[in-house]
Amino acid sequence: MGQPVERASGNASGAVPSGAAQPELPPGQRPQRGWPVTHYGPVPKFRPERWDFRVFGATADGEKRCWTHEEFTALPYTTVVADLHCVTRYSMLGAEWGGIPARTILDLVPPAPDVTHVMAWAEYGYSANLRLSDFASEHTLFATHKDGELLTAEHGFPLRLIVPHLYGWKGPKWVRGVEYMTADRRGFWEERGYHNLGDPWKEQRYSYQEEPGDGPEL
Ligand SMILES: Nc1nc2c(c(=O)[nH]1)N[C@H]1C(S)=C(S)[C@@H](COP(=O)(O)O)O[C@H]1N2
Ligand SMILES: [Mo]
Repeated sequence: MGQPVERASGNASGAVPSGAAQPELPPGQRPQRGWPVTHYGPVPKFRPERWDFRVFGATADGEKRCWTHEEFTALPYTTVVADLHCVTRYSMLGAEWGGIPARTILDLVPPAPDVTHVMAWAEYGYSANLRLSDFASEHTLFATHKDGELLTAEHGFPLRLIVPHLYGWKGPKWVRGVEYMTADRRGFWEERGYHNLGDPWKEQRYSYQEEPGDGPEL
């Protein structure tokens, strides 16, 4: 098997007509009409009886925490309006995401004092590493809904992470848990050529752009 590539399907070519009021975009991004589906690999089938959400790794009390789907989706719901910037250069603008703030998870399962990073884990072993500060942002959300509707399977149902201030790959669809880490470690795309930090406003697209201290040795 060769190098994985991000695949967009659906209306990925439909640009927003010029003349429309265009909000400010990160450098090198173009606005996208509609909502393309972009991921590597197959769409997992949701089996509620087998689904759980886990927090593990360096928790403050050393214990893991696990929720059923029913328990997790009963946590307090909030909304965040945020764009989704794909590193392949389209941005899906103005979505209203609904779900459970990452901060709620940090409150319910405090990390050990020496935790600096987290790994968000999804079905089939997809992962994305985040600085604890990025995860703890008030806008970081475990989303169940977009624009008031449940996510569809291809967009991450039943749960996906949204980290509005980072590129889209930092938000795993079909997310199943979070690992608290006392050192940084690269996730799926960060091991495969994408920037360890992934800030679209700094155009941190590729690992060759990394500066000393941006990430673990490749
Ligand atoms: N599990 C998983 N989540 C993923 C991906 C993936 O390949 N697998 N791709 C990411 C990328 S690169 C982007 S841009 C967004 C796209 O989300 P969308 O398909 O809902 O637009 O999902 C992210 N989440
Ligand atoms: Mo992406």
